Amino acid sequence: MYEAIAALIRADLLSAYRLDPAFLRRFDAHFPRLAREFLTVYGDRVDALLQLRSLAGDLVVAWEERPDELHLLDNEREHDTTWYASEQMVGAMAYVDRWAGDLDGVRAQIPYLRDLGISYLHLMPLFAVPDGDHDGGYAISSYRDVRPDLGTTEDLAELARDLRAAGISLCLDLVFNHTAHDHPWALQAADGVAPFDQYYWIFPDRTMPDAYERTVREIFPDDHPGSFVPLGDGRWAWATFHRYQWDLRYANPEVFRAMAREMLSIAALGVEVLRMDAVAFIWKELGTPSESLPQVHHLLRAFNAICRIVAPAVVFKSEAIVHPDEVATYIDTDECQLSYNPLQMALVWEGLATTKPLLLQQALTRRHALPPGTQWVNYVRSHDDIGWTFADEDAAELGIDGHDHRRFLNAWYTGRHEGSWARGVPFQENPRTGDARISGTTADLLGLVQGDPFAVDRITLAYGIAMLTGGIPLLYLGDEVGQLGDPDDPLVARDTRWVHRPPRPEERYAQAGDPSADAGRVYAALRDLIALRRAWPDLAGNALTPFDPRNEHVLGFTRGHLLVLANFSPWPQHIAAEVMSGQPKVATDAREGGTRYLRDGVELTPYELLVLDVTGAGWRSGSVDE
Ligand code: OTU
Repeated sequence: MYEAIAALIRADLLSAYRLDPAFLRRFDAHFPRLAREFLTVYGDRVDALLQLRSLAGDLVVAWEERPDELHLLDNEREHDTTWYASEQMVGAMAYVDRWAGDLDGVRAQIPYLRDLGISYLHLMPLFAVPDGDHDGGYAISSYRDVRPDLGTTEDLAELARDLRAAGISLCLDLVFNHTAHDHPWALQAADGVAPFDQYYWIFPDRTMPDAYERTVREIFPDDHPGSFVPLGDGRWAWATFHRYQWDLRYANPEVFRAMAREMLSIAALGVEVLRMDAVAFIWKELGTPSESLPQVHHLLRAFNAICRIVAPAVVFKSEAIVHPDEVATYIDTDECQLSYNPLQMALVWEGLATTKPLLLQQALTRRHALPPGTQWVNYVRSHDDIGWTFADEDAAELGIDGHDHRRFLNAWYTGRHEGSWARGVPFQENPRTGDARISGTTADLLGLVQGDPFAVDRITLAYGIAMLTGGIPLLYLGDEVGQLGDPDDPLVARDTRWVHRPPRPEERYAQAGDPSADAGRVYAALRDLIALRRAWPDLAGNALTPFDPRNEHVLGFTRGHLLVLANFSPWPQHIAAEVMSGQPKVATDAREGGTRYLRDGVELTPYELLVLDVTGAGWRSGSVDE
């Protein structure tokens, strides 16, 4: 049926436009799928086919507007569909204003990024925002205009080009669950102007908000209770996050089409990865939690099919910081090719707090594998809070009570627990439920701020795990010089995540080459890890085999020729000889060089991250046949 619908629409398009053969080829390959996803969601509306036909027309227009150089990149990427799985991929992320001032400032940092080995750069949202609060750019007033203090849309396109020329893929957010309350769509919706009056969830009184709130979770309770905000005249608008971020009403297919046009205009700037912000929330349904409903997946797949037709160079990264079962539902080459790995992120912190990476070892064993063609983005921290998104069922198998353990972790990382080296700050602490998440830079949370002797080793270990487990490792820029947080930033009072978003630490960058400074020690360690990641084809892709070190303080896994053993404790650890009996007697230390004798087992120093080339000596110099 969808083939037939696609054929009808194709004939109609051919009568209206002169179409490029490459467009037609991609249309034929992907439009039936787009039709299926779109009609699964909107099929019972009388105007469903008309909407689909209009969408097809939008695609032709977007194709024509897409620059030639990007059409060329599209052709390349069509033949290299897993470019993002290469061991050469190493990501970094930053706020343009805070890390580099403006877009020109980012351009000036390209040599630095190249030298560090970065090949993917996520710039935090940089489009126009309201005056005053804007959630670090996540409240967007126009998807077509760059924030004036950062530069122009042309500057952005030029920066994307320069990055690409330097081998760095640009990632930007698609903030598509909500717009700012002063986006022209929102202003007109509030004024009741058609068609925008159907673009948001605005209700005349509390009846429907009360009904929805019976089953919907509170996300930002510090900002406002529940999910709705008053408009001042008795009406209420759905705002999952801050009061100035209004949720779009995807129940209306025109909203989907409008956002698809914004997506393709962002893609046309030369963006190669779109970070799909707050994916879980885009579909609401009375009587449900309105998170990760089936329609969310259909719509993401529809957006994905649109990119396959118009901009196949673009892939999606899912931002679902939720239960691991739910995270997994977004990961598919037809949906999001990439996904943050919030479970691994949380469990590295968990392992460091407990000194026992047992939950992490379990996660690598049962939750790491992904469908072919998809990859994790492995990170130590992002611009957001750190939340404890492990599965209670998994924890229970290890005798851990999820609820109590989260309380322990929050106490540990806010420095309230005895013996803690962490100096984090709670985020969205909800006294009603006892929930909280954690803010603070990596250096704050791992002890650098108060001069703990193991802080650098912990930072190295945490980033080492991200670099070694697969997918795309992601560096939070500033972390490579051990940047400390700024609890005095005035924005912190309203949102503690600003603690870990301070301005560029010039003095620490100046010390990056100084091995006697903290900054220099962290920098040298992280730089070496990035070089290691890029030197070993074994680290491409996602395939990983867990290795049981039979020591509860040590994490173990292999990636191709490499065996990784990571001591999560501040004490020396021993790996028994019988555990190593399947390994060669001698192995090369891939980080430090030199050899390690494995016959009597392995000694690990506190927090040691040991990476062994277990093919014996010299595989990389070609002495062992592959
Ligand atoms: C995202 O995060 C962004 O990463 C945040 O910076 C934004 O504030 C927010 O959306 C609104 O645009 O709740 O604490 O997966 O964890 O989507 C961060 C669900 C958030 C949420 C996530 C959201």
